[in-house]
Amino acid sequence: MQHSPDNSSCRKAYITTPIYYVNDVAHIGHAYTTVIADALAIYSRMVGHDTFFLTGTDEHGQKIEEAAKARGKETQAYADEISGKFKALWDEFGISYDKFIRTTDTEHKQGVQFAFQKMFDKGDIYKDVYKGHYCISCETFFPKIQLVDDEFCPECGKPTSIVEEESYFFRLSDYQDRLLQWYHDNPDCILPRSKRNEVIRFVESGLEDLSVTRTSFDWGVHLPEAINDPKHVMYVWLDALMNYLTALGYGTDNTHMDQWPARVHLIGKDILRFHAIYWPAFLMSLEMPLPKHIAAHGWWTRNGEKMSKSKGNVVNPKEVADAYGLENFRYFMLREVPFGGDGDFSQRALIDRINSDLGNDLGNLLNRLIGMSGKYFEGRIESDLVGKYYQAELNAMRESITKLEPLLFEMQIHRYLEELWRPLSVANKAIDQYQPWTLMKEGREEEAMALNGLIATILANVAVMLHPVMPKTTTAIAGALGFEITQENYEKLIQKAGMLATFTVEKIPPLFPRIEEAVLVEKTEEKKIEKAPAKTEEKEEGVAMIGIDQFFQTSLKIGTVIQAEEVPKSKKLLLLQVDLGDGDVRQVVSGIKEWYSPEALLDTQVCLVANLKPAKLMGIKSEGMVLAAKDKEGLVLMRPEKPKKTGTAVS
Ligand code: ME8
Repeated sequence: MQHSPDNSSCRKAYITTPIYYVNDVAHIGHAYTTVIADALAIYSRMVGHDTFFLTGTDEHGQKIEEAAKARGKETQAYADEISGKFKALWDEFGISYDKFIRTTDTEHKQGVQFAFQKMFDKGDIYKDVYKGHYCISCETFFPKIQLVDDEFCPECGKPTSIVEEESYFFRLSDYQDRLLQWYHDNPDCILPRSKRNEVIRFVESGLEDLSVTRTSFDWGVHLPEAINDPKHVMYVWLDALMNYLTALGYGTDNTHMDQWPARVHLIGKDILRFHAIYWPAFLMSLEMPLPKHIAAHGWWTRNGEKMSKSKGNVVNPKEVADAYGLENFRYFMLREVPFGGDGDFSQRALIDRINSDLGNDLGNLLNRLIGMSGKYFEGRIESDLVGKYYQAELNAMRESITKLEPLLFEMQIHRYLEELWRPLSVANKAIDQYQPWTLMKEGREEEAMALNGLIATILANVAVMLHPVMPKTTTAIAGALGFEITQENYEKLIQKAGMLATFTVEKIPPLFPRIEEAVLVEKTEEKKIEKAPAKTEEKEEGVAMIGIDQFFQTSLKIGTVIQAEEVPKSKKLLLLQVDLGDGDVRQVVSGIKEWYSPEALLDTQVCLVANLKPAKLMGIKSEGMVLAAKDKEGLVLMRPEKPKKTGTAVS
C-alpha cells in the first residue's frame, strides 16, 4: 500500500467497520473489527491524516423484523434499543468514531433512494421475477449448487426456503469484466492478498444479475417515489452497503463527500463477497471511485466453532474488558491472531499475553527505568550521548520501527505488534548486558546515563507506535517519561528518526499487575464468559433464575410432524421431519421411541426448540429438539392444547 504520510493525495483516511445487525447485542467478533478500525483511525490522526471513522448499525430486513417479533417488540423500538446498546458499548470502549450511522436514519434512506434512482435511470436496474433458495438468516439467495444437501445455507447451515417473487435486478453480470480488471490493476484492493484470489476465482466463474428488491416483507427502504412501485423494499445488502456513501452525505447534503473513496473498509471474511463484488459494482454503476482497500479478517472461534449470535456461543466483549482491562484486551485481540486467519478465544492465551508481553517485556522495562533513573539521576535523563555508546542498539530499534508502517497498511497488525516488541527486547537485553549498577559502581556515569537514555528512547518510540492499540496505557507511559504523544513527536521520533533531548521520569503505579492463578480461577470459568451477561442473581430451589431476555434467546415453535420413522439399530431414537412452515422443515432425532410409535406421531403437532445448534445423533443430523416431560411413569410430549398454525412461536 502506497500511503505515506508525505503523499498529499493520500492524506484523507476514511475508515469504516461493517454496520452491525441489530438482531442481537455485540460480541467479541464485532469488537475485533471495531478495535482494528479504531487503531487505524488513531494512527491516521496521529500522523496527521484527515481522518473520518465510521461505524453504525444495519437495521432493516426480515431478520430484524423477526428478531423484534420474537421478543414481542415493535421493530423500530427494538432496533433503537439494540443500536443504542452497540453505540453505548463503543462509547464505553472509547472507540473514536466520527459518525455512528443507522440505516433507519432519514438521510441514509434518502441517499439509498437517490442511488437506486440513478442506477435505474442508467438502465442498470430492471424488473423481472425471481425464484430461488433464500436464507433469511443471511438475507441472501443462494444458487442450488451452493446449498448443502440441496437445502441448507452454505454460510450458516440453516434451512433455506424457496422464494418466488417479483423483483428488481441489478445488472451485476455486466460488471464482471470491469471487476476483474479492477482486481488485476489493484493487487492490494483486497487484503490479505490470498482473499483477492478467492474473489477473482468466484467472479471468473460467472456473475448472475442480483435481485435488489423484496416484496415479502416491508421493513426496509422503499423504492424512490418516481419508480412508483410501493410494494417493493430494497434488498438489505444494497441498503447496507450504501451506508459508506450516505454517511458522507451522498444523495443529501454531501457534507463529507471529500472523504471518498474510502481508504479501507474493514470487514470479516463472511461478508467479503458483498464488499468485494457487489459494492464495487454498485459504485461503478454510480460512477464513483472505488475504495482503496477492502480488508477481511478471520473469525473468532470458540472451541473451533465460528462464534456468532445465532449459534449462541459468543464471548461478551464487555465482560472480558471488565475482567482483564480494555486495553489489554485490545492488545490481545490484535496481537494474538494473524489478520485474515481464524483465532480461538481462550482466557489462558489472554492471560499469557498480559503477563508476558505486557507485564514482563513492557511494564517491567518501564519499572526498571523508573527505578534506575530515580536512583542514579533523580529521574532526569539526557539522551545526547546514547549514540556514542549504544549506536548498535539504536540502529536495531530503528530497523524495527521503519518496518512498522508498511505492516500496518498491509493490515499485518499482528506482525506490526510482533515487530514493535523487538526494540523492547533490545532494551531489556541492554540492561542485563551493560548493568547500570556496575557502570555506576565503576564510576562510568556517562555510560549509565546513556544507557538510561537508550531505554527511555526505546520506550518513547514504542509508546508512540503502540498508541493506536493502547491509547490510554501509552499516554500513561509517555507521561511517566515526561513527554506527550503528539503528531509533532511522532514526526520527530518516528519519521525523522530523531531523539527527545531529555526525559523527566516519574514513578507511576504498575500498568500491568500480574494476573495470578487465584484470580485466574475465578475468571476462567469458561461458562461465565461464554454466556453473555448471564448474571445469576437469585436461585429458586437450586435452579438459576434467568431474565426474560435470556428466555427469549430460545426460539420455541409449533411444528407438525410430516414424517416419522425408526432410527435403524437404535432402541431409543426416532427420526422425525418437523414442518415449521414457510418451507422450513427440520430433521429431528428424538429419544422418544419407548413411548411413541412413528405412526402415532404422524400429522400431530409438537413444540420444537428451533434455534438449537444442529447436532449429530448416531451419525444423523438433528436440527431441533421436541419438548417433553418425563417422570417415573413415562414421557409425554408437550403439545398445543388445540391445533395451531404450523410455525407459530411459543412464548
Ligand atoms: O454482516 N469473528 O452484520 P453482523 C470475527 N450487517 N468477526 C466477526 C464474527 C466472528 N465470529 N462474527 C461477526 C453484517 N464478526 C452486516 C454487515 S456492512 C455493509 C453490513 C464481525 O452484525 C465481522 O466483521 O453480522 C463481520 O463482518 C461483522 O461482524 C458482521 O456483523
